[in-house]
This record gives sequence, structure tokens and C-alpha cells, in this order.
Amino acid sequence: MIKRLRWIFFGLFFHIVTFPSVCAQSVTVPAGEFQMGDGSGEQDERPLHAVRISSFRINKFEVTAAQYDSCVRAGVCSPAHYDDGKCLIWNGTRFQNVTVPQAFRRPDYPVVCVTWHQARAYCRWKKMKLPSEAQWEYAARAGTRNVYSWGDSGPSPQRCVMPEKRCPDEAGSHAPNGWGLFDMTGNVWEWTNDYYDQQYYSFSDSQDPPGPDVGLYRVIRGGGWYSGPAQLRIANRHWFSPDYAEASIGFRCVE
Ligand SMILES: [Ca+2]
Ligand SMILES: [Ca+2]
Repeated sequence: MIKRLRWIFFGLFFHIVTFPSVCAQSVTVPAGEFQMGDGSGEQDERPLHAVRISSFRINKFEVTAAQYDSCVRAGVCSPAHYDDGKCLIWNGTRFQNVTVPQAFRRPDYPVVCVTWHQARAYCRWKKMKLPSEAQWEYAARAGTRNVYSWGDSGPSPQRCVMPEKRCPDEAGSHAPNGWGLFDMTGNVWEWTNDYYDQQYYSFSDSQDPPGPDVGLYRVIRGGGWYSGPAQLRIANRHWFSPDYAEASIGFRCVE
């Protein structure tokens, strides 16, 4: 009996260690104030400004292909654009519309080739939302002023995915930041809820800024597997149409 229990405990421990997805999926981020942006960064990252954020919960990992697929099978989400020629892939020189290789679709890899609308639909299905830009940046910084979620030193294959690999890594394969969040910098870019406005930081609310009221594009953050050091910076902002799909853009959800 004791021997059997021991094996059950060992099996459970092994399962938890081997499959972090069975552990808590989200962490609670404490309320606080931080300096958002980069005073010496690109024009849309200025001015550096103080922002207060209420406590919220955020996914530890980028949403995986398996998680997204469960939403598709539930009849709520539409399939990721792996096969319909809509998804763009960086081939090292330029973006191409091709059928997405199987290497991008493995169950524990971040789902990619999803539009902003698809990302939002998934989060809603989980009774969650996409993070605001401010929530995303606050969570990525984890109380620091670091350039990247791991510190100030430049990217390396151990810290994030480098372009030579030509595809993402399994979600959560690099060290987490100080708040236990994986792959905030790199692996795949992450859709945020906010419309993009280059000037937003000069007039945004100082408490839980929700993003501009209107816009044509939605913001992505964090850089992806093909990104260079400048793109990977926490303060970096980039944007696409909410109907755009790319093999290096995924997302995570907050509540
Ligand atoms: Ca990421
Ligand atoms: Ca930028």
C-alpha cells in the first residue's frame, strides 16, 4: 500500500515537473506604480511616464497550440491560419505566405498565425482578456528597469529564441522573469488589447491606462523568434491590423 502511494506521489511529482501546464496557469501581479516607456527610446516610447496599475492575473506562458485547439474543438475559436495561406513567415530574408511547417504547430509551442480577433476570442472563452499595453509592460518589467525581461544583457539562444532557429521554442523553455512569467521577451510577439497611437504616452491616463478609444491597428509587444536586440526591448511597441496573422505572433491572457 505504502509502496503504491509512493509511486502515485512520484508519478504526480514527475507529471508536475514535466508538464508545467498542469500547474497554475496564471500568476497574480501586485498593484503598483512603474515608469512606462523609454525616455531615450523610439519616438512612440516617449515620454517616460508614471503609471499606476491595479493587481491582476496574467498567464505564465504564451497560450499554446494545444490550448488554442481546445477552443477550436469547443466550436468557439476559428482555426489558426496555418494552412490557408494567410499567415506570413519570416524566412530570414523576407516574409512569405506559405503553409506553416509542422515545427510551428507542436502542442506545447505557442499558438501563432492567429489574428488579434482570434486571440481576443480565446481569452473571452477563458473569461479573460488580452492585456493592456500598460499591464503587459508592467508584468514584463516585474519591478525592474531592465531592457529585457531577463536583464540588460543582449539576447542569446539560452534567453530567447534567436533568428537562426527559424521557429519558436516550446512555451516556457527559457528562464522566467522576477514575477514567474515566461517568454515575455521573445519566443513569440504578443497581441495586446490596445489600439496603437504613436502619441498615446503624452496624454494617457496615469491609472490603468486602457489604450486609445479608436485606431486602425493593435499593439504587439515583446519581440519574437526572428527579432533583433532593438525589437526585443520591453519598451518597444509595434503594431498590425487586427486581421493580420504571422508565424511569430501569439498572445497570453489576463483577468
Ligand atoms: Ca513572448
Ligand atoms: Ca517600435
